Amino acid sequence: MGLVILCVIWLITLASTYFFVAKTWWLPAGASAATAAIDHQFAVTFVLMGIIFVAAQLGLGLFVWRYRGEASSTRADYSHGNFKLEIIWTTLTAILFVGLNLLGSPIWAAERFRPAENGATRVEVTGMQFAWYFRYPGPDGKFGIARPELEDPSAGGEAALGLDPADPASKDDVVTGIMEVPVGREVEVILRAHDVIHSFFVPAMRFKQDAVPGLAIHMHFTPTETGNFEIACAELCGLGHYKMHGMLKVVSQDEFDKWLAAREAEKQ
Ligand SMILES: [Cu+2]
Repeated sequence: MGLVILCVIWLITLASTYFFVAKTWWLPAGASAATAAIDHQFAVTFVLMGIIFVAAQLGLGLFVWRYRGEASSTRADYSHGNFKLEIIWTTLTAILFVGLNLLGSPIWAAERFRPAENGATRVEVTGMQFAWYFRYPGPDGKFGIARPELEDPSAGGEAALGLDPADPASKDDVVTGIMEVPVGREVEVILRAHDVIHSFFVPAMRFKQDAVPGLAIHMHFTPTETGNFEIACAELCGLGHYKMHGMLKVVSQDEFDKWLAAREAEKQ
């Protein structure tokens, strides 16, 4: 019986490890400037944790077999454990976790704590049950005032965001259902949520951040390739969560300018 359990444990361990090594279900190809650093950090974490996982599971299987019950076995007795070993593995685990955190924190902080570059494309991203809305400040570079009492999610677009038509700065604001940005330029995202917490996730940009009601969270990323990339909500936000996806279109600067001008024209 001990041998059977050993085989089952080893089989599960090796089979699940295979899918990670073979990258059966993996991240989509990265298309932002932060991809290399984030993927490297991801790989370092995975390899270190993978080695520990495999070693621990192989050891578990071995011990199950080695100390299996037999007619001739002596009775099990209570053990207080090994204080020295416990100190060693707790210290090693702490070093590993703190080390990985220190290694990853500059990458994490770079998207958040450094303000966006001058000339970044500014897009206000608002999550609400169950859609994403994207607002561009227009030629004046200013986002108009949005008032909670004017919000009407069922109306969609500007009305959903509660844009105040009396505010001159809101006159040229453009609200869209897809996010379009120029390639090779930093995108400043101003993240908001109306109702519950959502999470703005663009896997190809290696970009993920919660949108929290009452907060305007500033972050940035730089798309390096043109194309259409999926946006998902990565926070279970209600019954319609599954359909809360959107599209990020990364296009040339020229194409972007034309697209935005066309949206402006539609508004007038
Ligand atoms: Cu959501």
